[in-house]
Amino acid sequence: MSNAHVSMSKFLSLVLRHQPQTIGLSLDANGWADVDELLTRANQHGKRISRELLEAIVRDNDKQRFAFNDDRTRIRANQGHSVSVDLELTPKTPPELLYHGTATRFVASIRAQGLLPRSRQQVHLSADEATAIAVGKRHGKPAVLIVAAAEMHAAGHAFFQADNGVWLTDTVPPQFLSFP
Ligand code: HQG
Repeated sequence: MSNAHVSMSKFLSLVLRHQPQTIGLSLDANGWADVDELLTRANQHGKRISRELLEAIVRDNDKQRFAFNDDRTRIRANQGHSVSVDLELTPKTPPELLYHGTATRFVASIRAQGLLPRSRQQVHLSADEATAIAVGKRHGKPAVLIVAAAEMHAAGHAFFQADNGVWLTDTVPPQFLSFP
């Protein structure tokens, strides 16, 4: 992704996950925004974005953060919301293990409380350790926790996989976590 794409992707994350109201945009109950409305409002707020640029960002985004609906009139973020939306994901059986990247300074609190979604809607988990390290680095010195996902699932916890591959669950109680 070019720098211009990264910066526009961050703006799209802001309005499609967290603060649509900053440009007067509305998301429906399932997190969808009308593409024409997004383009109009973004441009009104000084973000110069064309339909072609938006298409390129959705297509080339390193984490496939955004998706169009079938007729490409609507767009949403695939995961990561802090606003309350129902992504209508179907529960899915997770692999034996999943990974969560965090910062070492959060580990003591996570040992005590388990993983909580904090400002997001759900806890984000990765299928591989390398991704978890990258996620943890965003917060500081990374620590990777191993989640006994199959065991959690057998104990009745629902798991979901967003359209970009990220695994989601409501909370991870401490007994299902292994610490470094
Ligand atoms: C931590 C990015 C203390 C948790 C990433 C994390 C991901 C606790 C932080 C996606 C805790 C929340 C999500 C507890 C959890 N005590 N700390 N009990 N429970 N935490 O950013 O998972 O680039 O909301 O470990 O790549 O880091 O935006 O979640 O460190 O996929 O597309 O609280 O966001 O994707 O941080 O990241 P975040 P996350 P994008």
